[in-house]
Amino acid sequence: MDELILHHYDGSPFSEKVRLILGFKGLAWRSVTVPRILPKPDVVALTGGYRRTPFLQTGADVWLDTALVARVLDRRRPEPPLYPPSAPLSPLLAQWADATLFWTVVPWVMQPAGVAAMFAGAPPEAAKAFGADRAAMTAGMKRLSTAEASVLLPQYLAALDGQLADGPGFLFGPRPTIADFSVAHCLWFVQRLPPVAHILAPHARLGAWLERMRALGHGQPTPMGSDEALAVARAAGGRFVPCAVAEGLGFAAGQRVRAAATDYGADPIVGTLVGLDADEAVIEREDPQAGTVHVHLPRLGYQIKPEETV
Ligand SMILES: N[C@@H](CCC(=O)N[C@@H](CS)C(=O)NCC(=O)O)C(=O)O
Repeated sequence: MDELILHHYDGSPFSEKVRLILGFKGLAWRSVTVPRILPKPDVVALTGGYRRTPFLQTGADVWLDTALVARVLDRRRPEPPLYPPSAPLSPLLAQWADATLFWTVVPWVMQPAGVAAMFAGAPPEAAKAFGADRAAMTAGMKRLSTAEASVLLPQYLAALDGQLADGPGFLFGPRPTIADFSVAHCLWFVQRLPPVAHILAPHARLGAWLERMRALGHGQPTPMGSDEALAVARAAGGRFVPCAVAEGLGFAAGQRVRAAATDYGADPIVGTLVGLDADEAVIEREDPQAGTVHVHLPRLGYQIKPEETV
């Protein structure tokens, strides 16, 4: 079975979501550190344009977005399950956390004291370059102010704390589900920066739960260079995880398509459609460095169009 290669960086909350899932599942993985800001030539060689963090690689298959990466890891090691039938709403809470809680936490964390803590010890240009990169990535997106976040976040934290009232378990019972990982990465982002972490203090159950989540660890990572990851893709030589384009979904196998995220970081991926169902699309593309790769993306949060449509 191909090794799991996670492309990520230490301070990335969505990467922490996947690292904790790898810990929960007790999986071994290869760890490729990607740049925090553009340019990201080795990332784009694999993804075809997608610049967000993290993404997963197995051989010449590249899996975008943590919603899809989580499903791939759950298929790789089904026990313990991320989507137990006993918690049918947990994927919906996960969606809320990834889309709404995260974008409430960001303005809270990125207030001046948070930025100062995040870039402590780095040259002043680092914070400036980061700000400019993220402003370009989210251009056109309506973002909350710090003042708005400071009103909403305590309400969200109180609701999550209340959900834990039954005892020292997780959001939907005695074991973590996908919802716990999506909420945990947002609160981890707050907790690691002391000048903004005080907002968590009134919520003792939530604090204890976050410690239980952190205790899951990160599995067994081994470092890998991005050049080695590109070589793994090339060496796969056209061997891919099987996929097919289902009928009745408006697209045909072999059709040229363009796909992009609908929220932010919407750099398009262009190639040939080789897989499509209700959950996932697969685009085949050629790259001089990576060879032929299959880029997998979730349907949720992404739009696929014929290539000629702009
Ligand atoms: N929906 C995406 C969101 C990923 C995301 O926004 N990641 C942040 C880092 S935590 C990002 O991509 N920032 C810009 C970058 O790393 O280039 C997912 O679940 O993977």
